[in-house]
This record gives sequence, C-alpha cells and structure tokens, in this order.
Amino acid sequence: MKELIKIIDEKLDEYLQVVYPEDIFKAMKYTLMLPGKRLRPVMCIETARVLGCDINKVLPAACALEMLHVQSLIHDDLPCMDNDDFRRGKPSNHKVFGEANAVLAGDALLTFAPQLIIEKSTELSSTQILRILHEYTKFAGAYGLIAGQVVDIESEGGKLVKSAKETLDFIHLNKTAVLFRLAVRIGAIAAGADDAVINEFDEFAKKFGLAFQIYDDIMDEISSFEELGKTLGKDKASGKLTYVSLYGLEEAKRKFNYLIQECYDIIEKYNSDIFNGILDKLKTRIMGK
Ligand code: GRG
Repeated sequence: MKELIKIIDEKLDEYLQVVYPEDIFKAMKYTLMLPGKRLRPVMCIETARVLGCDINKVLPAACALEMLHVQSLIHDDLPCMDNDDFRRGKPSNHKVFGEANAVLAGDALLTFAPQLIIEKSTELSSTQILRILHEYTKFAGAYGLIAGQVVDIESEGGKLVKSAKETLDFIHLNKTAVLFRLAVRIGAIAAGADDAVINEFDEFAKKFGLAFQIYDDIMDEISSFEELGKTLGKDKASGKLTYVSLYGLEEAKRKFNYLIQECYDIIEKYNSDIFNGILDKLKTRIMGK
C-alpha cells in the first residue's frame, strides 16, 4: 500500500504542473499534495490489478479521481458549505488562498481531471475512455456527489423530505460511497471486466462507502485533531444528522461492523492484501483487535 501511495503521489505531482497563472495551480496543488489516505486511487488501481490489468493503464484515471475528491474537499470546507478551517492537518484551501481562488481551484481540478483521463490514458481504448468519462460526469454531478451535498445542506436546515434514515443513507450513498463506486468501476472498466463483475465491485463499494461514513462519524466523536487533521465535534455541535446522532454510538458501531464483514465476504475471492488491509485498519480502529 505504501509503495502504491508513493507512485500515486509522484504521478499527481507530475501530472499537475505549475504554469502561468501560477496562483491557481498552486492553490490546486496545495490540498492535492497534502497527505491524504489516497483511498480512492488505491481502490481503483487495486480493482484493476486483481482483474488482471497492468496498473499503468489506469494510473491517469486513478489520479483524476483523487483530483475530483480533493475538489469536493476544497468546496466542502468553504464558509458557504461546511466552513472548516483545517483539512489534512493544515489550513483549508480558502484560508491560504482566499475564497475566490479556492472556488476556482476546485473548479479547475474538476475540469482538469477528465482532461487528464483523455490526454494520458494512452493504453485504454477510446470506448473505455468514453465509458469512464460517462461514469465520471454522472457520479460527480447532480446524479451523485452534488445530490448528496444538496440533501446534506437541506437536512441541516431541518428540511427532511424522506425519513431521517432514508435521508442519511441517501446523503452518504451520494456524498461518500459514490466516489468509491466510481473508483472500483473505473478500475474494472480499465480491466475490461463484464457487467457482472463491475456490479459485484459496485456492491462492495456501496457497502464500503456507508461503512466508511459511519467510521468517519464515529471518529468525529472519539478521535483527535492530530489523528484526523480536521476540526472535530462540529457535527455534534451543529446538531447535524449523522449515524451516531441517529443510532447512538453502539448501534453505529454494530452497523459499521456488519457492513465491513459484508465487504470482506464480497472481496474474499480476490485475495487482495490491499483491500483486506484497508478493511482491517478501519475495523481495528473502531472495534479494537
Ligand atoms: C462535484 C461540483 C462538485 C461539487 C461537490 C462539496 C461537494 C459537492 C461534496 C462534498 C463531498 C464530501 C466532502 C464528502 C465527504 C466524504 C468524506 C468522508 C471525505 C473524507 O475522505 P478521506 O477520509 O479524506 O478519505 P482524505 O483526506 O484522507 O483523502
């Protein structure tokens, strides 16, 4: 996993060159190059690898995914959204570059990502590239990430069109699971997998995404700034709908554990140290040894 993250970091640095006008490229690169877990590119590459694909084929698309993820983090931290001063252990993008440049840096990452896929995925067929771009635009937009964020904001204002449980699942299937789904789907498409295999990984990523969000909600209660690199306890203070506020800590842990076990079961046949390692790490942090 460490070696893979090193490759991803080097590629991100290489793909995003700072040119004139330097301020925007510096703002894009600032949050991108801070030490994130790189889970989405890692899961994209590992899906491709276990399905028999050379990882070099999928590296540009995997890095594009991290750019999309970072765009969502930069925008999520803005005062008009979650208003967070810290991200990845450092001041948020708008705190360093100002709000206008943070909005533009997010927009620029969102548009550079598909440009990168088109320009650098030289070992994928045009059909594969088209399919990846279709998935990217669908999952990043109002049918995915943006839908999750909108319902999250609405629910904070007390607007609940569906039940609290349905609303919470909708938010996190769209805000969190969607990028893990996109990651494994792109990896599987690059490997030339059929729809049955793509759907199997998709199911894994949905469950993983929900488990990851429950993990995130629990960590907001039990962790520290040093471990997470962001402000803690904001959700609780603002009365936000979370898995912990809705179900309580113990039931949230039970749900997390159940989903993680389902993830182990789906992925078992691929014998992947990387997938198993990610699941082990999350599980140990929440449930103990
Ligand atoms: C696509 C135009 C467009 C807008 C996006 C702002 C927004 C709309 C969505 C917010 C999505 C968001 C921030 C979801 C939170 C998901 C989550 C749990 C993030 C933390 O992921 P980690 O822990 O972070 O993997 P690192 O820093 O390790 O990469």
